[in-house]
Amino acid sequence: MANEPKHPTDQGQQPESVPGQDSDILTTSQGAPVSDTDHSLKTGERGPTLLQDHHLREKIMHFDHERIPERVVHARGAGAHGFFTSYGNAEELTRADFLKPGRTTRVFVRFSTVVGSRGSMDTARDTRGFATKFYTDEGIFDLVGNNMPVFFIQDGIKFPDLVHAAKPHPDREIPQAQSAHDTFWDFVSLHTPAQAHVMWQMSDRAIPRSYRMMEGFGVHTFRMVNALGRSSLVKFHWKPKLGVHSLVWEESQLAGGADADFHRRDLAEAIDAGALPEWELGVQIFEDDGTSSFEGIDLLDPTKFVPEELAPVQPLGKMVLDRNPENYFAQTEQVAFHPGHLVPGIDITDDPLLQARLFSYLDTQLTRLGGPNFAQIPVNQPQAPVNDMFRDGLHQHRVPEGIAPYKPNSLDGGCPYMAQLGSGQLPPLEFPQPIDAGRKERSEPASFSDHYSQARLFYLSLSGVERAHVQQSYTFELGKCTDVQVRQRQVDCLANIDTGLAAGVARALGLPAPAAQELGEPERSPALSQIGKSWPVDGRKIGVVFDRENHDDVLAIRSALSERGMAPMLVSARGGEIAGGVAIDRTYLTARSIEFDALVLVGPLPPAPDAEAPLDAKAGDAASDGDLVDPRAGLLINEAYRHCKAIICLPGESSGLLRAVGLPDEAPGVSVVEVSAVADSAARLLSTHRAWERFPAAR
Ligand code: HDD
Repeated sequence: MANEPKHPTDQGQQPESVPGQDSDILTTSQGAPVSDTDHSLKTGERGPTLLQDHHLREKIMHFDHERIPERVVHARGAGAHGFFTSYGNAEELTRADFLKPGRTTRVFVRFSTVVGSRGSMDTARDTRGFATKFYTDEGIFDLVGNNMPVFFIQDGIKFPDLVHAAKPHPDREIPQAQSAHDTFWDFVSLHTPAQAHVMWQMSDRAIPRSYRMMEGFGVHTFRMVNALGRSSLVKFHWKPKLGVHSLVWEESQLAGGADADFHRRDLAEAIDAGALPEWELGVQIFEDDGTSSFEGIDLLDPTKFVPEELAPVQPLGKMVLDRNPENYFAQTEQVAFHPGHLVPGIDITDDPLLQARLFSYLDTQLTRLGGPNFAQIPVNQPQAPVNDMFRDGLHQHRVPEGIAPYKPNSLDGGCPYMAQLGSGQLPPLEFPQPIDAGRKERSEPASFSDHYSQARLFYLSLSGVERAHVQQSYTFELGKCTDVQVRQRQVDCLANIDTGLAAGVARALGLPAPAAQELGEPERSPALSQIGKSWPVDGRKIGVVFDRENHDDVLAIRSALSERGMAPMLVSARGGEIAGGVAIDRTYLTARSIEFDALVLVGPLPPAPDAEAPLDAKAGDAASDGDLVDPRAGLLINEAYRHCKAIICLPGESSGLLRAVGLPDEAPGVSVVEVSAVADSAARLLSTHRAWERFPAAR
């Protein structure tokens, strides 16, 4: 069965791939037919197994070697295929072909958490990786970024120290996928360049609602070179169409247990449902005047970002993810990114973190993917023709022709020839940048010594609710440190960022407040706050909670929500179908509030099951006066309320439900509307993500 192109951008452009599983009958890996894979070959029914059973030995041998080493960081991830369409407005900036007018380029994206191992939970408080592989006509371009624009360290030589501190403690391997432990805080409170990134990590950005609702950043300053050879410095940004939204901390913890696959499920389901995730790629542009500095910000310091108010993001094109991976291992696990996979027109700078990355990503694939030929794995294959003159090695799939893989040669007619580049055109990584020929030294520029002002800028740019979340995160994380000196040292660091924040965290931890420091004038970048804007609601999940009697209303609400691009899920006491063969998606047993962005209550709901009876024994009977609502439905509604989610009730019995579960029926984000107005109300309330006015800090 040949691999059919599945997307318009694949037409004739699918990279050469090894065949899939292409026989209709089961075979050995040598292609011989297998007629029984359930019984090993034995001497008689009960006899010993025969060594000659090749199928048994081959099957077990292959199984024994199915696992490969997980990534040392970013081990847990989820991927998707898609395409990037250029707006064609970057010609002054870069000669990169895929950014020319009318170009559409296939992409593969992998999102990840950093610290947890491959089986950890999606919703851990952590930085998220956002790595994009562009299969351009000029070779692979990998944009290997994160969902935060700054990094922990300024020099790649510190990366092993950082990762050793962030990973679980080496003695007991606890805790998994978390920064709330002594070694992490020990390191970041001593190595204070990390403080700016840690501030982002303690903010809502570290617990995204969805991969679809994250920004992405190239972090480093890159270089773009146009057809005339003119260089500009740029910082890459991905802007999600749905806006930037986060979970609240309790949701993130609940999801860790109730649905460890929360983000990968959300991504896959949205693509399946046609709510295709979309981002705009843009760049902040800086003149390459030789200083690598902009408005006093050192552009080579990866712990610094440039506020958008100072350098607006110029859009370059749009990325849409439209296809889930066909196979997790073959694609999401084996994809190999590298910040040095660049195309002509995009180049690097001297950022010392980026320079070390250029070594690390090639090197790690040798261990992870088992040899130097990983570029031949289908998901890694460039779409551009390849002739690298590399030969042999483990897992070699190419069958190169010719006898002279060396240069110069005459026996292969001098092939391959060197690329003939026009004037000003250079291969990536070869921009003739003037180098300041200093002397060899291990040192850093004075401009790298400011470790706090941008943490302060970020913190002060957040709304009151977001700042309260930051304070709670520091308190939670440091509360999990057993070493009091580590806690105190980190609180002392906070005093260099904001006096109130330091005092609040110290008070909550029962530590002395650090002495107030002289802090600079407050600066703000309003673009950094997630709150106060409104966004499209495509693919947002709405739990429609109902008793089995109200089918007409439920069906009308369900189709109105779907028509508006939201994803309704029916939740009732028992599973099965309602009128028209529509399936109930969740029961009170399988539903948890974290799955829904909003609830629609179509009351009345069943009463509490009899304490003596099995949980759902009476669940089909509608609640009457004096009965309590089933506690599982009560929990669902209470959690949604506590997490500031929209709750929509129909007039009459359903609005009485809120009182029945101990909640007010008049509050921000709670609306009581007729069936015909439910979808409008949901879209309006959800466009701001949550009713933040209900959050305690906002009251
Ligand atoms: Fe890294 C993986 C992003 C600094 C060494 N990194 C990795 C991935 C992302 C990033 C998104 C996962 C790629 C995938 O999905 O396969 N890394 C970053 C960013 C950094 C950064 C945005 C700073 C701006 N990384 C960094 C440094 C080093 C590494 C300084 C080492 C000197 N990173 C690696 C690695 C990984 C990796 C060990 C693990 C698996 C892999 O590369 O393929 O080589």
